[in-house]
Amino acid sequence: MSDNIKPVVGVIMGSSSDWEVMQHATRMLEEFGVPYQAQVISAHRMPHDMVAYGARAYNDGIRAIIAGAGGAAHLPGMMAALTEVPVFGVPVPSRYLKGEDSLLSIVQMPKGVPVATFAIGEAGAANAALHAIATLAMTNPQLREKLLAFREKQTAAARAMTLPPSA
Ligand code: RP5
Repeated sequence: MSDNIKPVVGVIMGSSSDWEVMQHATRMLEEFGVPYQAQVISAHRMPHDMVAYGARAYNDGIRAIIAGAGGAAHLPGMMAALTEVPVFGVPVPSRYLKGEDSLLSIVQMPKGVPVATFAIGEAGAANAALHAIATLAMTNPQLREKLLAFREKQTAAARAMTLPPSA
């Protein structure tokens, strides 16, 4: 996203190895023309950077944070604890537990500090972006029109689906 447009969505992830999944969120934001900023912020390798990011997010104009992480995925929950900006968590598939560890780490937030948690992997990343878009669209009629058009296109594609003849 161009540097001179102020980002309204922050896309953060624990490692560059999460990018393969998380780029499905940024692609969706680009499709809708929503300005975002994507970067690596690791909860356990960059804890002070994580705290600083959370402290300035709202004042920087960020209105939704999409946070992806894998394994013992602390980043979304910690970010939710650090800011009032809504956090959308994306469980990134892990090598040994295939992302079930990531999912449970993100979704099982104790009462009081929510993280809206999405599916493991690509669908979760894309849906986190769509949910951020839907949230922003409630106060942005142009964005709402784009969202309605996106849904309409999906509906038309599903209606046009055909099945092969049965064997
Ligand atoms: C987490 O550890 C990251 O979110 C990533 O999913 C996982 C593995 O990180 P790397 O070892 O690939 O950097 O913090």
